[in-house]
Amino acid sequence: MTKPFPRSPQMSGWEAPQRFEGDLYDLEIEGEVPADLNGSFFRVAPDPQYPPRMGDDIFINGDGSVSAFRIEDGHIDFKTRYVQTPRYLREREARESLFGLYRNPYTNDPSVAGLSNTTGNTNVVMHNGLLWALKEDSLPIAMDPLTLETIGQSDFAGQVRSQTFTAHPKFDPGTGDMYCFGYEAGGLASSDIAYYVIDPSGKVKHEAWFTMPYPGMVHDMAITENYVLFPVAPFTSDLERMKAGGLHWQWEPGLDVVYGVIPRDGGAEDVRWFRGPNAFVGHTLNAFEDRGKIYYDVPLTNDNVFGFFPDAKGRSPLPSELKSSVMRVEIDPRRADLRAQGEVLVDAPAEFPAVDDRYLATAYRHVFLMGFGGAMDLASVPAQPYNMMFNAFLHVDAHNGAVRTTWAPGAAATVQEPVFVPRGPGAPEGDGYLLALVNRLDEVRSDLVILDAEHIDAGPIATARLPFRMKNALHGSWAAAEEFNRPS
Ligand code: V55
Ligand code: FE
Repeated sequence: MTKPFPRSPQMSGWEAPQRFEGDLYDLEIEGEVPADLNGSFFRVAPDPQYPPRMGDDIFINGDGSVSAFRIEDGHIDFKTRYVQTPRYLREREARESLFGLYRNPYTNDPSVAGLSNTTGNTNVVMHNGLLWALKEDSLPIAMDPLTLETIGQSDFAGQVRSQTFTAHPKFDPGTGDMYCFGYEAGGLASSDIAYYVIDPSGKVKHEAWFTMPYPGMVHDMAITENYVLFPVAPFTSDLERMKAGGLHWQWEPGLDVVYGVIPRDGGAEDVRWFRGPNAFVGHTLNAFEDRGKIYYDVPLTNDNVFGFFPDAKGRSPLPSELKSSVMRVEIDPRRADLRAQGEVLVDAPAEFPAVDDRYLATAYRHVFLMGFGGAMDLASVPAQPYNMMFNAFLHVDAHNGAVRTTWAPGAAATVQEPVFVPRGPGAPEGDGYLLALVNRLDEVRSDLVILDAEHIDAGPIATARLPFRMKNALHGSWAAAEEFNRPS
């Protein structure tokens, strides 16, 4: 018998598990869905299938629940399915949780020894005609982009020997090559990074293995014209701690952030580690080169945003002690002292960026972020876990950091990660649409909004009204319909 979930903040209110799969044909739409939009908006949210084995759990350990909004000819059809990971299938069979703490297999039920820990809960991206559900602790899981049926976990026909795979690969806009990596690639709590370039047909074109200065967390990455960058956040993993039933991560206030830089086609001997002050590293906006220097745009926070992974003393900052801004980190590959230098790009907390992916790795101009704006009726907004209080979208000019326009959906609403969709193949950078979910907290219901990216302050061109709430996602992406038809 399935017991009730705990009424903890991460398991109740807006974040109460939904455990739901289904289809909704022809969403109700206010306004006009642009006729030129043809593709799918994919996103994945953690949504635990069974009550946690350890009594309570953290947001980022929930089973991946993937949703697709298929947009064509002005209508939108909705579909949501779990990623059928080995873990999901085994727990479903047992009708209970068998996996314990986040990325600590020593806290799992002995009956699942050796089974992949992955939930596929962090991102969904198209590559080689398939939709890939990603979680940085394991290899990716392939899904059918139209039916959302799970196909299975893949090592790319034996080409990828890393045990892990990032949730934030980057796609070269010219070639479509996927730049990706795994960390803890050689085993749990190891310092190994395995870096890969995989072409659009799934062939590995390049591979390099190297070692981080400490066994840190590498959640995202960046590419520039000539380089790949790996930002290492100051958490450490430790096998002995895990064996003793402890947490995978410990925050390390005494460690620098290190930025690993490798030429795109480089080997282990080419990697260099640049150091910057201790900080929590957020999600890559973009990166580019100018006159030989690398510029990496990323939100940095003065202290540990993941309070559920405290430091050695058990300390975590209060949310009110966190100060976050979007930084431009400058790395000069010729610098002998290997220092990275940061300057403030946007002096405000903002996260979950969306850029025009056709301008990845270039001196881009347009970026859209979740941030704060307008009034917020806190009485109607229940406490939310990590970074889920953002209530507005910001359109930022990356040339100077200026906030060009903002849109806040209302005093009792928060927002989820947006995606940018170009108006068409020839459209200039930033000319297109911003798609995102809005949480109508007072109505316990979500909207999918479509904004004109150049005029987000004008409000949605179209709003698809969902008759239910959609738990906060981590990440997602847009895929044009042509991508579904590519033979794989
Ligand atoms: C992050 C998120 C994760 C994870 C490790 O945002 C790091 C950072 C959503 O899962 O497993
Ligand atoms: Fe992420």
